[in-house]
Amino acid sequence: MSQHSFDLVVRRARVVTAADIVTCDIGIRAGRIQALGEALPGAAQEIDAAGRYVTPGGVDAHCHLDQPSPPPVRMADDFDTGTRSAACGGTTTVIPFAAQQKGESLRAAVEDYHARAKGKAHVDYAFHLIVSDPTPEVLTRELPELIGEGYTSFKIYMTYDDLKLNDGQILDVLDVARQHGAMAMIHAENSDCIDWLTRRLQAAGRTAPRFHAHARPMLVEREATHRAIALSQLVDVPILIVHVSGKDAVEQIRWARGLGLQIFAETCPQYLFLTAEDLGLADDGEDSYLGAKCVCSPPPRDKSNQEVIWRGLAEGLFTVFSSDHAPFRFAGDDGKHPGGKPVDFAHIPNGIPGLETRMPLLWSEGVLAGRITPQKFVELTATNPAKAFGLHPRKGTIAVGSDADLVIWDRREVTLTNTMLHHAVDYTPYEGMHLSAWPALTLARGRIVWDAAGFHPAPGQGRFLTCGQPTLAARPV
Ligand code: DUC
Ligand code: ZN
Ligand code: ZN
Repeated sequence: MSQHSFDLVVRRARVVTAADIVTCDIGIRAGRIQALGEALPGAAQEIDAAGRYVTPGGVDAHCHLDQPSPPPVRMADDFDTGTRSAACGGTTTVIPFAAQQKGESLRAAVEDYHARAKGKAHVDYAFHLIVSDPTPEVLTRELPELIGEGYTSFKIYMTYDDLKLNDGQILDVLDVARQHGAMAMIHAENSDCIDWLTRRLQAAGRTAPRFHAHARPMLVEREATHRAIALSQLVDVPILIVHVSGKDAVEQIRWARGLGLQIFAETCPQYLFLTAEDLGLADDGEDSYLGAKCVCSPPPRDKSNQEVIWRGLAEGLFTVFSSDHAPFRFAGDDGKHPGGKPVDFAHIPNGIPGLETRMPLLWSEGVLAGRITPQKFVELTATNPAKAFGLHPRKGTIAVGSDADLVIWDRREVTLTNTMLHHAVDYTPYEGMHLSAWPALTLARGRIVWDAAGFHPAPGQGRFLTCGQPTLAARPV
């Protein structure tokens, strides 16, 4: 028996939760928070956090790791490099996607994904499902069974040929979510409109990366968002609309909320810090393939839309702030240059890296710049994602009994460069940005995974988490 009450005490922390900021000590034992109080007794290890904010470790509820892609394309990050990068950026729980291929069982997708994660993760992880083939077997047996086993959320795509569902299929899947208390995440873009615009752009020879944004204007997101809301209303089930990019979709969500519908919304750093110009033009005015680095869907919009997204974060329109980390290398032949050469915008793998930068970007430019409160930051990056996916209060807060997942923040000037990041991607879309903060230390279940000495690897220490029922939506108790 140890002579100490705690394994570790974090002293004089300015503890931020979604509700409060209080200064106290945090006593940790066996990976969990055992006490919050003043002048807690001594511990084997002590960290002085005087004057520094301490937030819950981030829960990144939308990131793609080692998700199979059609060859030659391959994601750069697996559960090792992805969770390493997460830890160094203050994220201690990730929820990537076990993606069903059409013709494959959901169970097979889950088993394959466990094999990909096994022994690699440095922080805890859960799985969402991606339902791309809702056969009667999937709807009546597999999905209900998997929900019961702790896979309580799934993503539905309204676009991408290999993933998209039609409206009838979406209704079927939402009905399962309603019956079994699961959370459906919806990627809302109108597939036919995108295809039609893409064909016209290609026919006109407009194939550079920047035309990705022309093929996916805000109205295709607006229409699909409206339709997703209608489908959710018809089934009477809450949904989470993911990666909302700008004003048009925001208006639809505001309207739905005004009707009293339980429509939740997620946004991501790319809609605050990038614009369609980043897909774009080189200094000499020529189309540049460098824009492929920022090709993601929906595409980034413009400055005025960035302001709409900031306002939505501050006002509570958005429930969750995720990275949508989808890691593809720029160089080589398996990422943004599939087969080793520049390709037409429609064939550029969609997605950008962001697991490590999500928390520092929002803390620096949101909290320290006075756009959102520290409590709102915690709500968006940790508490709400944990609630939305049935992980709260084990994850997403600082409370007695919760896992000791913490971030201590440093206020310091940082120029963001890819060399300081820990993912396996060869670029960051935020290269050269000036930030005023970075995590000084990350604790994952009481273990230091990131501090001034750098990253402390713990492959296999990250545990798989089964998820309970989402607790965001009101229901009778
Ligand atoms: N869009 C998605 O829907 N998923 C991965 C990345 C992206 O850009
Ligand atoms: Zn998506
Ligand atoms: Zn995604």
